[in-house]
Amino acid sequence: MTALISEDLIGSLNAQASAAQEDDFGALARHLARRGIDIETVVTRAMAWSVAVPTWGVGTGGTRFARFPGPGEPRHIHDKLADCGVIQQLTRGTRTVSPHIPWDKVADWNALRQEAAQYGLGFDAVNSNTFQDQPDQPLTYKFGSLASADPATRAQAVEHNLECIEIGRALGAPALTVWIGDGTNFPGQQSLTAMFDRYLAAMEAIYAGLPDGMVLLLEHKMYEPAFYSTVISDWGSSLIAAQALGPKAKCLVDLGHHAPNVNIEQIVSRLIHVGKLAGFHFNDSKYGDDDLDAGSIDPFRLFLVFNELVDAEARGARDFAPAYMIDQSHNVTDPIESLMSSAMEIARAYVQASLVDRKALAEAQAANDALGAHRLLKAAFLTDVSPILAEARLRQGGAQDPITTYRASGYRGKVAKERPAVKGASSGIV
Ligand SMILES: [Mn+2]
Repeated sequence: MTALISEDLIGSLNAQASAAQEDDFGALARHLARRGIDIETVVTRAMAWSVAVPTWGVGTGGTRFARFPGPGEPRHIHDKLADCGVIQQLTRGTRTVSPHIPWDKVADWNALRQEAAQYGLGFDAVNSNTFQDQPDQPLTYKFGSLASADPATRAQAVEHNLECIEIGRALGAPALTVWIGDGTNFPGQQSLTAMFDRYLAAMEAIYAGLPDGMVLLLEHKMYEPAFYSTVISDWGSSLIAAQALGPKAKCLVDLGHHAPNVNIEQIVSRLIHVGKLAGFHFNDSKYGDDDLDAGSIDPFRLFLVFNELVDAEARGARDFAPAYMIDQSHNVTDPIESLMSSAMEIARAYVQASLVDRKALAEAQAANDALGAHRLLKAAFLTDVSPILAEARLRQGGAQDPITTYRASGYRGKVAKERPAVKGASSGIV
């Protein structure tokens, strides 16, 4: 295994923090024991948790107004894998990466798989890209891709997705994620019905190319880049399409792709009910698809989403094995720091949701004790599980404090010398 951050540095910083960690962990163990929870069971769950890092997330993002590049940005997939390797080495909770095609294209996918394995990384869902034109592309996606009015453009978009399936097969990826920017900006610009029909027909051709064991994840998004109508705008359209396509087609929920104030945890519950929830893109938002760091704006909502996910796991909901991924854009932070922070906040919400007393909750609900039921959720949410998260990292060789360790390592300064600044690196809000 290639060590990107000095193991000696990690060891010495962990040693400096060990007395405080033992003290805090012991106190939390006693607190949880009083609530009838064995802390070791929770640590085991925390150690098994993993969320995928998007390869585009390690580059500096931007808005449609500007992009301000940072030092030492990854130049290609090889640099991106190294940055993802740092995140995994320190947090031990990001064992896979989610690549974007063609941004991450290489000649030898098998070699790339081995390169990732050197950092302890595997591959999660492959993302196709028909929302922008590539330099050598014959037909433009200006007016849409899979739902375009032009049959040749649709065929080109289908062909790209079939290629992504082959790449996914070579990388051992479990899924293909399809998000399209197709839609309209003017009422009457296109037939809302015909666009959906064309999308479905194109997706059928992609679905037919799926090997056994690979899932097709449909990502919906309410608006942007099309602002009047988007073909797969909401979970209803996504579910209709997934049901029309067949059992290998499922829905992906991106936390930023909903109308303001929508009850996302209820959408999660509904999709679990029909066995169609198979993917997740974590981020946070204040207004729309802001792609802010997970848990930075509304950690309680993140917890409530995990409350549904952990509940589904606990009751053995059918066809429930979602691919958990981060999808963020980092405009003012070091992307490695933001991704580590988000990975830890997502793990925190998962662990907090694991502390919900589900038997007591069911009893409170049966008795119509509204405040009693709510207090049970709050008791889990308000428990500071930081010592459990740190313990899970430490027992797997990670850092007690990943961000402090990363800053002490000087990694960014080192790669800034090796990586000259590049213009137009592929990243952004997707
Ligand atoms: Mn997304």
